[in-house]
Amino acid sequence: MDLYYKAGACSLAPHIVAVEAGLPLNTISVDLGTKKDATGGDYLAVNPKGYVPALRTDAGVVLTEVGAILQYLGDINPKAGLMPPAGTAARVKQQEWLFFISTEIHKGMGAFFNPMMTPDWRKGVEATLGRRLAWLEKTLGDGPYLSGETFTAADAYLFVVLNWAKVAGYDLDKFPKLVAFRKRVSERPKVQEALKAEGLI
Ligand SMILES: N[C@@H](CCC(=O)N[C@@H](CS)C(=O)NCC(=O)O)C(=O)O
Repeated sequence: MDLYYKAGACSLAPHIVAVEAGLPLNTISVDLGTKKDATGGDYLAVNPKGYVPALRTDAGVVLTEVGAILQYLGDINPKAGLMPPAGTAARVKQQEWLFFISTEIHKGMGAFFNPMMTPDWRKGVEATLGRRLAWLEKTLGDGPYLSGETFTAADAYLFVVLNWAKVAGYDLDKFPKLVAFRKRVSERPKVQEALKAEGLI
């Protein structure tokens, strides 16, 4: 499988899940400015939406959208416990987390990287994001993970987007449980492996 990624971007979530699941993965970095991949190929020919991640399966199917790719990877090795079986309430709960992280946290935190962001716009995003994170702080508690004791794909995704806070100049320290969660996930050996592979540590 080929994973098209940019170091530290949301594509790190499928990277972590593939490593946690013990799946062989060929990673190809993408220059999001030029839309060229590391082999010199036209990334728009892979994913015409122009953003990462994209996953090319062994059968040659290109999958996009973090929440969809995570489910695909998690299902390949159910024993890893990253994705509950389809058709169960636990699976829908996992999807609930994926949608929440994607639409409320990823897009909130991601907005800080928009060069067009104005101070008023930032204030608005910080207010909404702050409410979502306050709820998350209360709900996660001491976890240790979103679904309790088991690390799942949603934890990988949440970790990645919380990781952006520092670069985005967003003060996460007001949410100590989330800071502790970020540290807990970062210390997992497989997460360290993925971070190293992307040159982040
Ligand atoms: N809806 C997409 C969003 C992916 C996304 O935001 N990708 C960012 C990196 S985290 C990106 O590639 N941005 C560059 C661009 O939009 O041109 C998903 O969930 O996969």
